[in-house]
Amino acid sequence: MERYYQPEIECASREEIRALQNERLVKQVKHVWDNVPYYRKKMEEKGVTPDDIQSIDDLHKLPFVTKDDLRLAYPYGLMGKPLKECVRIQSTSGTTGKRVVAFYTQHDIDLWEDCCARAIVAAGGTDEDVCQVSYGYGLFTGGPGLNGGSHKVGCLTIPTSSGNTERQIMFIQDLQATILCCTPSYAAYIGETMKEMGLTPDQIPLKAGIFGAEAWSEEMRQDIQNTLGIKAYDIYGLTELSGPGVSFECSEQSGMHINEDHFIAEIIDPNTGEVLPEGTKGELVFTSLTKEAFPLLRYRTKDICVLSREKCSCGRTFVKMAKPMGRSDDMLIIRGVNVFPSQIESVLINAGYPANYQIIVDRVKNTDTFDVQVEMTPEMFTDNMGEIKTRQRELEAGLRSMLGISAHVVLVAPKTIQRSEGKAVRVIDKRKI
Ligand code: DLL
Repeated sequence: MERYYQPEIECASREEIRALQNERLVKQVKHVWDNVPYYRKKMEEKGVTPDDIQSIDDLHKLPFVTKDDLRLAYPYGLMGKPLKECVRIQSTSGTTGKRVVAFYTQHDIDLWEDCCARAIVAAGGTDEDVCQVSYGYGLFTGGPGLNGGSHKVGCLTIPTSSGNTERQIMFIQDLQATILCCTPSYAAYIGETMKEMGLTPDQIPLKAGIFGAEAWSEEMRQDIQNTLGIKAYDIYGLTELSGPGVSFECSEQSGMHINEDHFIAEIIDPNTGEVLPEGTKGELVFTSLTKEAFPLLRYRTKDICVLSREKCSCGRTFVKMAKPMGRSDDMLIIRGVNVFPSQIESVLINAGYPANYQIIVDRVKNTDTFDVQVEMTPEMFTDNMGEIKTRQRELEAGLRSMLGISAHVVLVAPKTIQRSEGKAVRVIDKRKI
C-alpha cells in the first residue's frame, strides 16, 4: 500500500492545489517586491507590480531570474530576509566557476526537510528503516537535505557522507541499512565494489535507493537495481531552490512529482522564453512559493524536460516531470548536432557496458572531433585486437543510430576511468579556448 508523508497535500485535489498556489504566489510576489530590491527593479523595468499578479495565470508577466542574476547579485542581493534571521547557507560546487550561495531561515530548512521526507516515504521509508546518506555533506545540499528528511521520517540515519567505499559497504552490512541515498554514479560504484568483494544482492539488506543530483538513464536505473537488488528512485532538486526534494519519484517510477505546494513549474522555449504547452519538451522554470530567505521567482534552471499531468497510480496529484536529459549547458553541440551524455550512456548500457565512460570533444582544423572512451567489463577484457576492433565498430554504429553523427570509440581496460563519489564528470570539452 502506498504511504505518504503529508497525504493531505500530496493527494489534494487539483482545485485545492491551484487555490493554494494562487494564494501563496500573491503573497510571495509581495514579499519579494517589498524585500528584494534587485528583483523589484526587474519588475519595474518590465512594468509589473504586485497588483498585476492575482493568480498563477499571471505568472508569465513576471521577469525571469537567471544564473547571471545570481552572479550579479552575489552574495546577498537576492535575499528576502535579514541575515540575522538566516541560520544556514548551502552552495553549489561551482564547477563552471559560478558558485551559487543560497540562504535559509529555520522555516526554510523545515519545509525543505519535509520535501525530502516525502521522497523517503515515497520510496517506502518508515521509522523502521535504516537510511544511509552517502551524498556529500557540507556546502552541497545532498547530504544535509536527505539527512534532515530521514530524521523527519524517523529512520535511523547513518550520515556516512560520500567516499571510503569499502566502509560504506561495511556499514550497509553491519548496521543493516535498508535505504541508500547517493548519486546514481556513486551507487553504481558501490555496486561494483560489492561485486568485487564477492557480495551478491541477496546478501545486502538494502531495499531502496534515492538517487539524484545528476542526469542518469533508465538503463542505468535497471543496472543499479540489478546489482544492488533494490528499487532505485529518482530525486531532483537544485541549490537555488533549496536542494534535493523539489521533486521525487513514487512507486510508479515514471517521473518525479513536483512539490507543487512549494514550487510552481513551467516549461519554456529556452531560446524565446515563451511558455510552452504541457507535454512539450523545454527548459524548466521554477517559482518558489514558500521560501523566505532566498525566494526566487521564475528561476530558469537550464534543465531540459517535459511535464505530465497524467493520473498517477500512487494517488499523488502533483504534476510529474520526466527525467531531465541533462542541463542545456551540459548539452554538447558536436558538428551542429545536440548530444546529451545520457543518450550515450543508454547506448553503452544497452550493449552490456558499464556506465564508466568519458566523452572527449576537440576541434581540429575547424572540425569537431568526438571520442568516447568506454571501459570494458572484466569479462569482456581481452588482448585480441580483432575482437576489440569489432566491439568498437559495433558501439560506433549504435551511437551513430542514436545521435545521428559518428563518434570514435576507444575501448579501455577495466578500472581505467576514474570513479565518482559525487557527481560524475563525463565530458572533457577541449574546444573552449
Ligand atoms: O544536485 C541537489 C540534489 C542533491 C538533488 C541530491 C538530488 C539529490 P545542485 O548541485 O545545485 O543541487 O545541482 C542542481 O543538478 O539543475 C540538474 O541539472 C542536476 N540534477 C539534480 N537532480 C537531478 C536528477 C543538487 N534527478 C542540478 N536528474 C540541477 C538529472 C539532476 N539531473
